[in-house]
Amino acid sequence: MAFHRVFVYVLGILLIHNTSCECQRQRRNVEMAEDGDLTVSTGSDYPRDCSEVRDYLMKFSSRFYTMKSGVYLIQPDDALEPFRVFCNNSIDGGGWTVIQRRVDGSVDFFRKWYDYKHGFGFLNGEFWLGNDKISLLTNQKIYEIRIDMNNQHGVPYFAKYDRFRISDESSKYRLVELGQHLPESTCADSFAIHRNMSFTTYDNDNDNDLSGPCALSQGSAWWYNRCDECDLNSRYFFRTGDWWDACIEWTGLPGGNCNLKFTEMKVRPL
Ligand SMILES: [Ca+2]
Ligand SMILES: [Ca+2]
Repeated sequence: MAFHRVFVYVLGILLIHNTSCECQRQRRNVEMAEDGDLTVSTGSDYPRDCSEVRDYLMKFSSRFYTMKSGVYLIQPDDALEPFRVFCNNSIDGGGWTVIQRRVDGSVDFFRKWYDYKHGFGFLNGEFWLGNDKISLLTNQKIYEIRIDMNNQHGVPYFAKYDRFRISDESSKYRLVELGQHLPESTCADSFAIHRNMSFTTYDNDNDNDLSGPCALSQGSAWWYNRCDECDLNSRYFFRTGDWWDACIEWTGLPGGNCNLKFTEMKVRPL
């Protein structure tokens, strides 16, 4: 039996809450496990996203931990309970809440609506955070999105958009806001045709392909149009001879589809 040695660092964080006529001090704790495997927060308040986690760490933590990526509890506005997220503090200023990651193909992403609604996988490995959580997260502030990708030779690319927001389940987690493709991006604007599209899984078809759910032909789930120019939830492989359109895709990257071995989607408030 394996035992994890978990070193917990408790940071007592004092927050000043302004009320209508007085300032009230409230205690907040952020506990960080050194191995990044388990992180909990206690207290009456939680950070609302990883940007707030970063801000608290920068204010109250030592320099070493200030930029540490890992798993934290957050509670967005309107979330009934706090939940765990992976915070990426190692790229582009940090403070990114990660909503999707692929690293090795160990997690099956060809799943039903229910799984995409609630999320699946492992926050330190491959996962989809869950559409309910992504919706709660992106509707509380104005968020940008950064999408990092490495090809099988380790060459990095990224795309960045200055807005990202999805609706709730009643309107099929529609991609209601996808902003400008920022010029600093190193890959094409292949997310554009998915703007305003609803989410589709193989058991819940909301796309523009009349022949069936794109999720079925793509082995995935995404904001399909008819069908895709990008799809980071598709099959994880890069064997030559596989069907070009049914594996992890970002149109325009050198080497074509099936050439990506790492993806990470993450959001941060502007
Ligand atoms: Ca369809
Ligand atoms: Ca595809």
